[in-house]
Amino acid sequence: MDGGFFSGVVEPIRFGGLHSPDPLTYKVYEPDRLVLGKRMEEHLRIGVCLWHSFAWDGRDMFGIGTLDRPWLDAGRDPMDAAREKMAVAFEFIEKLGVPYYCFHDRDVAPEGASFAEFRSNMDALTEDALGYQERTGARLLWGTANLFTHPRYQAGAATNPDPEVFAYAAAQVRMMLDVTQRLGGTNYVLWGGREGYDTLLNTDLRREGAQLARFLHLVAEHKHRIGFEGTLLIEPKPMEPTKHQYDYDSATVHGFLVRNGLEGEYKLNIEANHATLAGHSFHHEVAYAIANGILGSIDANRGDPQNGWDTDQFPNSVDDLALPLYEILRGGGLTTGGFNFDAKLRRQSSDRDDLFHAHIGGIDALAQGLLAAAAMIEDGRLAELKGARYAGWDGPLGSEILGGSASLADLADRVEAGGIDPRPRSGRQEYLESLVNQQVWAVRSNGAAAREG
Ligand SMILES: [Mn+2]
Repeated sequence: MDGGFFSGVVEPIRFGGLHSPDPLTYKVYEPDRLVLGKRMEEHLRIGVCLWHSFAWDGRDMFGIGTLDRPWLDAGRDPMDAAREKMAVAFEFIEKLGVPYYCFHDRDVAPEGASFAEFRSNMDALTEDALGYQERTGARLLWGTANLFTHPRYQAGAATNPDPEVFAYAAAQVRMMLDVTQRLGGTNYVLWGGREGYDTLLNTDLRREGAQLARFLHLVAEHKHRIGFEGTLLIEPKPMEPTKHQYDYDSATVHGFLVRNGLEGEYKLNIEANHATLAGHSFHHEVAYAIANGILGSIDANRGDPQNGWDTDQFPNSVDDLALPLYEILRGGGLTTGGFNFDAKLRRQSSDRDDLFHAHIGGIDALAQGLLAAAAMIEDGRLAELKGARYAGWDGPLGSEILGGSASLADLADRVEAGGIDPRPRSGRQEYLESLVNQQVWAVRSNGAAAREG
C-alpha cells in the first residue's frame, strides 16, 4: 500500500484495543470477533458513502468548500477528476478495512452534455469500479440515482408536475439499476430527494401520490425484468429539502406501499437523523420496520439535539445505538442491508486524516453498541419481561379474542357476569431502563477492555 492521497495512513486500520494510544486503530471493532456466533463484520456490514466523503468539499449555504478535495476543482477535465476521485475513494475503503461502499450515479460520473454522454461516462467508470472491487475486495452495498441536485428536479422527480421530468428520472433509475446489478450490489435505494412540496397552493396531492406509486411499480417491474436479485429500499425522511416529504417516516411509507399494492417489493433504508427529524427515535423507526417485516438497511449517522436539521454527523453515542442494534439482533440481523455511514465531517475538520478519525469513531461506537445489544440478548431479561407482559394473550381468553370466536357481545356478557375484572400491572419502565444501562455499562468495563489483559 503506497502513500496515496491519505499518506498519513500508511497501513490498514487494525484493532488496537480500548487502551491503544494510536488514534488510527479500532478500539472495539474486530471484524473477526464472534458475537452471538457471527463475525462482527458480518453483523455490521459497514459501508462508506461516496457523496459526503468524496463528492462534497465542505461547502454550506454560507461558505465555499473547506475540505481538501482537488478532484472537485472546476476547470479539471471531468473524466480525469472522476477517475482520481474513485481511486482515492477505494484507497480510503481499503485502508479503513470495511467491506462495502454506496454511491449515487452523480457521485461517480460527470453529467456531460447529454444523457447519452452521462451514460457513456457511467459505463466507463463502472468498468473502473469493477476493477477496484476485484483488487480491493470491496463490494457495493447499494446504488442509487441522484434525482434532486439538477434544476430539472426542483419540483421533484416522480412527483413532478411535468411528465418529462418523470421520464428523465426513469432513465436515471434504469441506468443505475443496471449499474448496481453489474457491480453485484445487494440493494438499490430510492430516497425521495425532492418528492414532497413547499406549498400546497401549487401542489395536487392526489396526482403526486398516484405518480409516485406508478414510478415505484415501474422500478419493481424493471428489477424483475432484468433479474436483479438485490432488495429495493425506500429511505424515509420527513422534511428537508422540501417543507414536507412524502416518505415521511417508516409507518407512512409502509402504509403507502400497502395502499398501492407494492408490499413485498420494497423494504426500508432507515436513517438515524431522519428518524429524529420525524419526531421519532432511531430505535422507534427500526422497531417499527422490524415489526412489519420491512427493515432493509441502515444509514448510520446522528443529528444534533440542539439543531432541527439534518446535520448528518458521525454516530458516537453507544446509548443511542445499543437499542436499535438490540432490535436488529432480535429480528434475526441484517440480510442484504448493512450500516452505511451517511455522515459527513464538520467543515472545520479539514485534515485528510479527519475522515479516518470520523469513520473509526463511528465504527467503534457501532461495535460497542453491538456488544451491548448482544449482552442484552444473552441476559434475556428484557425479552422475558416483555413476553410476560403479554402472557394473557397466549391464554384461553386471548386466543378466543384473536381467533375470532368471541364476539363483542360475548365479551361484554362475561364482564357483566363478573367473570372478568382486570387489575392494572406495572409497566416497570425505570426497571427496564436500568437493565439496559446495566448491560451497556457491563460491556464497557468487562468487554473490550478486559480482552486486552
Ligand atoms: Mn441517507
